[in-house]
Amino acid sequence: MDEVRVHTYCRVCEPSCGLIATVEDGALRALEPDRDHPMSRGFACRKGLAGVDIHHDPDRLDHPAQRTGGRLVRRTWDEAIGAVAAGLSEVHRHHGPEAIGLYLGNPASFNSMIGIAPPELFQRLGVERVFSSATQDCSNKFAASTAMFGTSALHPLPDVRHTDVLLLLGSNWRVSKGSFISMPNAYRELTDAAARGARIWFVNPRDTESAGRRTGTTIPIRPDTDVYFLAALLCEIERTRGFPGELAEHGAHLDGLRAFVRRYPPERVAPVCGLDADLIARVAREFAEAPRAAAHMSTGVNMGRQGMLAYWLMTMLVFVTGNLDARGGNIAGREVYPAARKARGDLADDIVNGEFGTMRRGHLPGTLLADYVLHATEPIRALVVLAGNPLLSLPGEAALRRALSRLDLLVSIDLYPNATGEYAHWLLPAADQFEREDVNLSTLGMQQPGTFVHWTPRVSEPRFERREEWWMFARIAQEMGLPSPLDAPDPEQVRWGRVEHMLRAGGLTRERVTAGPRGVEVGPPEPGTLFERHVQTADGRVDCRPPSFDAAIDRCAKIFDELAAEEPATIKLISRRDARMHNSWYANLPHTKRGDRNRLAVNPADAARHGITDGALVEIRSEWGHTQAEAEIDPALRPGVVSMEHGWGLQPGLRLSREHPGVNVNALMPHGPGSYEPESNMARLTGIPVKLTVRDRNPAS
Ligand SMILES: Nc1nc2c(c(=O)[nH]1)N[C@H]1C(S)=C(S)[C@@H](COP(=O)(O)OP(=O)(O)OC[C@H]3O[C@@H](n4cnc5c(=O)[nH]c(N)nc54)[C@H](O)[C@@H]3O)O[C@H]1N2
Ligand SMILES: Nc1nc2c(c(=O)[nH]1)N[C@H]1C(S)=C(S)[C@@H](COP(=O)(O)OP(=O)(O)OC[C@H]3O[C@@H](n4cnc5c(=O)[nH]c(N)nc54)[C@H](O)[C@@H]3O)O[C@H]1N2
Ligand code: SF4
Ligand SMILES: [Mo]
Repeated sequence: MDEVRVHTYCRVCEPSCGLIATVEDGALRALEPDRDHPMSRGFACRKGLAGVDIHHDPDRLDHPAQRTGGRLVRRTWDEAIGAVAAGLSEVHRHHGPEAIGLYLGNPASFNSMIGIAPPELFQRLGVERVFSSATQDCSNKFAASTAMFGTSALHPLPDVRHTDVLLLLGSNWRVSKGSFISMPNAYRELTDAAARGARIWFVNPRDTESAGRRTGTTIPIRPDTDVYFLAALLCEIERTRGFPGELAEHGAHLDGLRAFVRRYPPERVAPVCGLDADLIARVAREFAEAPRAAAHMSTGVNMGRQGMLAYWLMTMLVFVTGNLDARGGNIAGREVYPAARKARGDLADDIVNGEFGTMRRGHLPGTLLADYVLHATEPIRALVVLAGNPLLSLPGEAALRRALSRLDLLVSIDLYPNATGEYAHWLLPAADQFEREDVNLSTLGMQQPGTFVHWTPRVSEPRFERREEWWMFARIAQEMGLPSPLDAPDPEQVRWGRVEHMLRAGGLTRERVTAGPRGVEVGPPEPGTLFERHVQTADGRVDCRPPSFDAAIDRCAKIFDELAAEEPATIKLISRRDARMHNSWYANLPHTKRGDRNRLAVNPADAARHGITDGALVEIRSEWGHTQAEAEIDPALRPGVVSMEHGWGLQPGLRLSREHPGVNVNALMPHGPGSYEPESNMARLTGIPVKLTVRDRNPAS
């Protein structure tokens, strides 16, 4: 028996942990954490290690298939590519590029070739209706950075290793492992920071697994009010210490920022945030007085109604306290290629009037996908879904079902016949991460403790007829009579040329990166480079009160009044992640899936008030939909807040999902016109008002 050990890295989420794969006679057998990896140093989570089970899952999509008469029929690659190309050509010929849409799911970000090949084909066809998971995740950050820094690609990292105070809003690192920061074993970084005396505050309606004696304290904020909390911190700092005059060297429109934050003093926002004004003032003082302080926010704040403004204010908090670009504060990640320069832009130029309302140019709001199919003057008729499961991950399940069944052509390119694939005419089996060569392009510049380029070989040949997406798109282009890298004398050279070009900008070559088993270290983030090298605004300064925020700032005042007038007993539904799931695509792994259903977590006081007992079946109603789930009593939640995970819901092609589908929380989420932040297209997926009614106190009996 021939056994080899291959060094690779995990492409499930941001940290990109080093893994060692054991390969027997060409087949992947086992994965273990790579103890000698310079960044992850032996850390890998159970999701990453379960990659081997996904590789061998008998329910994987292993052959191209066509859905006819409700059945999946196996086809050859030539038949599948030919039919998809013909379908796209026909829609394009009769209805133009508007009739074609593309949806890019989250795993596309961790697959260097997806970022290059499909967009190229769609650009050639003139397709602009591109949707992605970003508008359900983080697009508020792209909009805010464009307005503040003149580039969507600058997101200063919290320097966790050197900070004295860390403010973490809406993120549960112990479970999620972090987002917009690529830092293996983030929880360990928190315990280490606390052990050397750093003070950590978690701003979160739930006292999460990340908080506690070994790390820090939770500030139990009311959902969807972080923007006012942050404004109040700035207001308190401004009125007690002022913003130092020398900030003007690097910051424009500071007066505008002052004027804005003065409207939200701690005593005014305290009741809306559900916090004591004294606590807010104390956090402001600690942050401002600390020698070094850093902040980071993630999906819990992104998914509120004002994620763009919240990210702006969080950045301003760091800036006005002298912590932007300073060791122990928030610093620019070490770049390999000049990403910030390449992503230069001006938010004011991006705001357009679409058929369904104001929006930002770029990836369309995911919450409008169904509308573009069902109600647009020029509807989408053909949709390609690439590494995504929009039926479960997007708000509005019922409308999405109608939309997906209306399409003339739906193509799903995936590891699994997932829930979205139930509506697909064609399902194309993708190679998984171990079946493809790859480079960690998307996390470069977001890494802590340092930037590391890992170029992994393919660990094993693709099983069955699984193929890489790159090849599929190159073949589709050929069949459509378009230029294709497969027609070049050396397709591999064309394929990796762009990546090599990016690396060369950082003085690296493919030879150098692939010389050793584990890639190359580029270096730690560098304090003192942000203003000089990364900021892209016309005058080189950070815009502290961008004019493109005018409308958002008006909305901010209106939403404040609305929240202040809200019935105190209103229950708000928030997001939650579990360590064993990963969005919707770990739904078929018995030992990773948590329990057998998606529960509604309820605080004990709310449970008592509504007569909800542990395990009771509860109907949950929002303005946008309703569903039923079993209750679970969770004292970690602040009163007035319930939570549910996303990613559950029936996936008939997956055995375990058939047995234990769980309910799709997105049946309750806002969708359609008005459902997203107009400057960023970001969806609203947390802080949703809901009504609870007990349906059955003891459903098991
Ligand atoms: N209510 C609510 N909704 C949410 C969220 C929330 O917190 N609450 N979170 C949002 C967030 S942050 C995100 S990122 C989105 C995720 O939204 P999506 O990306 O649409 O959904 P996933 O469940 O991640 O589905 C990814 C699909 O890609 C497939 N896949 C995995 N690897 C590969 C690969 O290498 N190639 C191909 N072709 N396919 C692959 C998987 O099998 C799976 O079917 O969901 C969003 N939706
Ligand atoms: N195990 C696991 N890991 C994952 C994923 C997964 O599904 N499972 N998904 C991956 C993906 S795609 C992403 S984008 C990242 C996301 O990574 P994170 O952003 O860290 O995601 P969560 O762990 O859901 O943490 C969000 C936190 O926000 C809190 N929250 C909810 N509403 C509010 C609010 O209004 N205000 C504040 N301040 N907090 C709020 C919730 O209680 C929760 O603790 O995780 C990635 N890693
Ligand atoms: S933390 Fe993310 S990258 Fe690291 S092993 Fe887990 S899933 Fe993979
Ligand atoms: Mo995400």
